[in-house]
Amino acid sequence: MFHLFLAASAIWLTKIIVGKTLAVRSATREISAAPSDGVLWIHPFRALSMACGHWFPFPSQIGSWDSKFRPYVKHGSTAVGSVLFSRTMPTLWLADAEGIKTVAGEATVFQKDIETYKTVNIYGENLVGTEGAEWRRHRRVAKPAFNEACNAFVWTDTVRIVNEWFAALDAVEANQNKKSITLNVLKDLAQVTLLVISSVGFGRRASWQQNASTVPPPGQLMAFGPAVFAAVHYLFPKALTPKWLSALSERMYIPVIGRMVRDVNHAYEALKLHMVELVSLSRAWVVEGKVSNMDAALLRNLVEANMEDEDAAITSYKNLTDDELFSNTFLFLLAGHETTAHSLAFAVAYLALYPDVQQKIYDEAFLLWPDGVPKTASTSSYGELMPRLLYTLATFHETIRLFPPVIRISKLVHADTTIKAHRFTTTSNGDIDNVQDISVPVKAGSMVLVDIRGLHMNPMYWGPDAESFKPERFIDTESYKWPRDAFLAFSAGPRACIGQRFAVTESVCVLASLVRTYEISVPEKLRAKPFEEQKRSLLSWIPGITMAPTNCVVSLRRRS
Ligand code: HEM
Ligand SMILES: *[C@@H]1O[C@H](CO)[C@@H](O)[C@H](O)[C@H]1NC(C)=O
Ligand SMILES: CC(=O)N[C@H]1CO[C@H](CO)[C@@H](O)[C@@H]1O
Repeated sequence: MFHLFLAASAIWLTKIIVGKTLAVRSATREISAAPSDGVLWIHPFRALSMACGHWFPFPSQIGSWDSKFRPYVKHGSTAVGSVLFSRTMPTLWLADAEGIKTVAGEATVFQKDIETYKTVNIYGENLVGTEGAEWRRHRRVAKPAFNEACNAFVWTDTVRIVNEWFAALDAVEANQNKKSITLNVLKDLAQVTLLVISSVGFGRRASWQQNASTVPPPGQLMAFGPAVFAAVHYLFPKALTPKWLSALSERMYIPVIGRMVRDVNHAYEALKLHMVELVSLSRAWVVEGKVSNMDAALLRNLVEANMEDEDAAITSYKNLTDDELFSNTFLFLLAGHETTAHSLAFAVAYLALYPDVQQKIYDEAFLLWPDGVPKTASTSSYGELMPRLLYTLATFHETIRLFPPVIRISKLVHADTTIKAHRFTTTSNGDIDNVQDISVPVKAGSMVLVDIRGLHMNPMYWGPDAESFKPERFIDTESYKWPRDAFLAFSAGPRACIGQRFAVTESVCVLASLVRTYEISVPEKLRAKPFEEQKRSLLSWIPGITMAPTNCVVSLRRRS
């Protein structure tokens, strides 16, 4: 009897293994026009890939968070195939500007893999995690807020907030003695960027000092800043906690995880209360017909869409449910500060490591502000000053070329099509040679991974020194135009970042002001170390919702 059972199990197992092997083989054949890197054991666009991204897959393999352009060199192709094991799904990796342009541009054939974005759908559906007609409705509502008037506000608010930040830095005792202070800038930068999006997007004009209090204001569970940071911090636990567990832990004592689940829920409830407050203030403006006085255009658009009546919605297609209103509010608070803070922290680390680059930003900023950064800026400052901070802008672009917060985007293929890419050989000095066009047929049901960081390190567009930090490569000259299509930090096509100009304006303003006011350097304890080690330390990062810097510790010394 037992033998029979064993034999049956063996046959069953063999059938599964053989079946899977054949399926993987046939999936591999489906994209055989691109060289294959084999099986993908982990879905490259799910939470697990973020959790173990540092160790597995290995850096020379496709799917690693740190593979850069290596796998493409290994296979001599800007398109590399693989098969996702769990779904036996043919998966094409792309680090090719031409191919990616097609994928990003043809939004009906290549649709977002929205499953992943459920993580950020805590309160409901939103702009980042929807597709097709649903997505267009969300985008139509939010888009008009991201205009030049908004950028001008971003500039003036950033000036106000960095001034408050600098005052807090100067209040630190060491700085008063004209010594330098050493700190990890990430937390402060997250504070700056959160204050800017809260103010410009949502009309919440809190000061730096107001943050200093963690005491919840009347009617609230937590102070605003801590509530947002806690919600971001708990994003994965929140997404992974089943609703029943969440409900149960409120009712009874569950050892260890009960406490954690309650903390997570507390943060999200606290944030919801703040959002309710923002929304009801804004509703009152709309009801009283005073919207023209309200400069938080993003919140106003979201709230007006939520109040749109059914008849009007038939023609305007601009309506949002309550859940969608809160979900978008949360999304913008999150997307509007996290990526920018991470990018800025990497940029500050680079400035400490490359004093010559810092000097050029200083020179540029000194021309604008010979007497130091002004305490306030008028709404015309943005238009006047942004075009004069070209080197600062180039430095920011170069930072997010090397450390794009979003390193890859996955798209599901909805119709059979072909994608252009290139075969090549690599010379001993890292130059690309013998480039040949190829066309890779992909079938509906396959997945394409837009490998942003891979593209950013492709020597075909960026030269053999693609991995080095050189802001100059983002400055056009008479004989050189930087390769626009090979820069994808904000994605491209209809699903490109809605906040690109917002982020760039804010970042350029922060970097120029910071460098004009402080000299940034490598911290004392790293100064005697070799350059490579300083770099490894300051630029270390971990995979997360976005690529997250872990050790941006620098010294700041006030310039006289
Ligand atoms: C350096 C800063 C930033 C970077 C590198 C960045 C990057 C990106 C990327 C790559 C995407 C496409 C994501 C995907 O396809 O899944 C995206 C989308 C988006 N970003 Fe940003 N972003 C930044 C700042 C911002 C800011 C400041 C805001 C808001 C104020 C924002 C709001 C959004 C939204 C709402 C989307 C979804 C757009 C849509 O699907 O229609 N981002 N961003
Ligand atoms: C938006 O309005 C249209 C037209 O009235 C309606 O069909 C649709 O269900 C509404 N959607 C939401 C989310 O309210
Ligand atoms: C960036 C910053 O200063 N954040 C502060 C906000 O307030 C809390 C509570 O005092 C501080 O711990 C943070 O450092």
